[in-house]
Amino acid sequence: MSNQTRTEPAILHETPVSMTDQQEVWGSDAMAACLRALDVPYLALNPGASYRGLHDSLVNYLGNTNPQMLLALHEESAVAIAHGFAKASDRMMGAVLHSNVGLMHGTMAIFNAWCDRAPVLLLGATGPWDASKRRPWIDWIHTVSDQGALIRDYTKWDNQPASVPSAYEALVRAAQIANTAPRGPVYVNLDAALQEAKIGPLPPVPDVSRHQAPPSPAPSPEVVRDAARLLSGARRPVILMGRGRRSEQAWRARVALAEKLNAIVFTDMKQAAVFPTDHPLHGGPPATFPLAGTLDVLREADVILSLDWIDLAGTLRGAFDDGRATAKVIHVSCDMHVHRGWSADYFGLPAVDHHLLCEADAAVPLLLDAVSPRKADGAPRTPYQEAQPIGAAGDLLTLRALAGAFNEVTRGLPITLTRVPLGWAGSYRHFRHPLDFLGGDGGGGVGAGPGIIVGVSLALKGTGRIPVSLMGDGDFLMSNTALWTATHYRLPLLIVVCNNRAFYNDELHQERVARARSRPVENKWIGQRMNDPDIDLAMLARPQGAEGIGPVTHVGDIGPAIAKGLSLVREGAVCVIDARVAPGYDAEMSGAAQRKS
Ligand SMILES: Cc1ncc(C[n+]2csc(CCOP(=O)(O)OP(=O)(O)O)c2C)c(N)n1
Ligand SMILES: [Mg+2]
Repeated sequence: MSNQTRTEPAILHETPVSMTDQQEVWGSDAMAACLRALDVPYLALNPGASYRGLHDSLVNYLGNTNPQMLLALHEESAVAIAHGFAKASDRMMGAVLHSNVGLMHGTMAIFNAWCDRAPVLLLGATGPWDASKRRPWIDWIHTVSDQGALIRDYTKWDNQPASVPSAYEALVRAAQIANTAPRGPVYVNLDAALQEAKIGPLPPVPDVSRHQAPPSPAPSPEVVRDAARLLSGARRPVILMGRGRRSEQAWRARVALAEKLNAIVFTDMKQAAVFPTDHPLHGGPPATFPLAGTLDVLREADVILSLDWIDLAGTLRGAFDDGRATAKVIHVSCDMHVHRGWSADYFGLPAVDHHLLCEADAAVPLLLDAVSPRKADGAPRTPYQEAQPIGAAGDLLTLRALAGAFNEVTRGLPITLTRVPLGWAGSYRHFRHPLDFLGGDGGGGVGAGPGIIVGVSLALKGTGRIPVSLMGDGDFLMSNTALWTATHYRLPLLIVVCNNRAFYNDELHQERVARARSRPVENKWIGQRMNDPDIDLAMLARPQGAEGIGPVTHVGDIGPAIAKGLSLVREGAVCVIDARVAPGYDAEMSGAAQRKS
């Protein structure tokens, strides 16, 4: 099997000895050939006998290229790697999960990708569905009826094909559905017996060019015209910029629309960067929960344009008692096409006046053409000031001091921030490029951070951008073995663990409950702190082949530590800095602690 598709950047390649000429073809050879035709670049996986047939085909039939395997130490990491790859590149790769148990391990990461609308091709397997072909014991415990049911509520489509032609069709359809807006994970469960069946000559692989995902649907001209008329005549238009793609072209179109309308723009820390935060039209720091200043501006607005803003109803409820904006509301989103009855990630029901049923980036150029320029009212806004270096060298480290040092050390460098910790205030840093920040995990599943940055590094390989994650210690500790995949495949990255030695977000919840019940707030730390012993996080990095720096406890040491980490990463290393920050969140912060209750 040859005919490689595009050339992916060089990562470590585990090259199999080449196969002697072999005439026999197996079911999984056909499946592998189809994955190549679909241009799936990588498959992150943890092995399992349920897909040993496919594993053999990937190695021996395809030579472990297009797709190339990436071994992960946990299925949750395998899926998070694919999720991170999609976040940084808007491209789909795959993850392979062993029958039932591997899939069970992968579930939280699948949920995160689902909520983040990230396309991921999940391949699974089942012990032979034909019971007479099952090996004793093991094939029975690794065979379940309707395996897809385990994840059906948070995947767009799943299938268990019963023949090679139907496996072709399932894989091609899965890729098409995953990449059709709103995008998301899909699952194809490959029967072990079908993988291991000898099938004679390879059936012709489908011509995937005839099964591409359709372009994002466009809104009707009438609704674009009505929305444009409203925006052009607005006195105080506001744009809430939510989900958007990574392309620079889409970024420029959003900026051009905001400038033509002279509209105030807000962005969201849950989402990747979509607009320059230091632009005079950016209305205030991005946040996870809208800040008071944002809600004030919304109350003053006469037209609100939501570009696939996450939980528009929740934001409007923050600004208006009954959740009904006094402004006219234009909502651009096709998210309602993936809403199901299981998880409530459809959020509240917003009251809107015009709904453009398409992806935000499909509507922006149409609106840009259709609106008339609007004069600026008032003086341009001064961008918020990002965190500056603070504190004396001997002071204990805080998150704000870390942010200040990070900004100083990274000035002018093409950093892609893949994650920030829960206590991060949106004002800590500016984002000026679509790859400056990649948003949250989607589903709020702690433990996503390490896998996501590995996938981001994979996507950014060869671009010159430096992937950096500032993550909580809880997040890091849950899945730090994702680091090994990075060191093994030569995927440079920097993780600065903002180590408050606690699941601190939940201390704040215990504090709130204690206050509401007049109980001792002093007890909030119990069942939350990860000290006694403190865990040496730099040490957890080293045995995995990564550089470990720290613990860093003082303000004066964090800048040099980050500078050293960055220079190691630029030489190709994976580096973890254990930054011991004091527990406590800033008043203006973007994390969960800002919830009203
Ligand atoms: C899988 C999972 N388990 C538990 C939680 C609940 N939870 C939300 S935030 C949080 C604390 C995370 O700790 P860390 O990453 O250290 O951040 P910190 O709160 O200390 O800033 C926890 C446990 C979750 N969201 N996901
Ligand atoms: Mg913590």
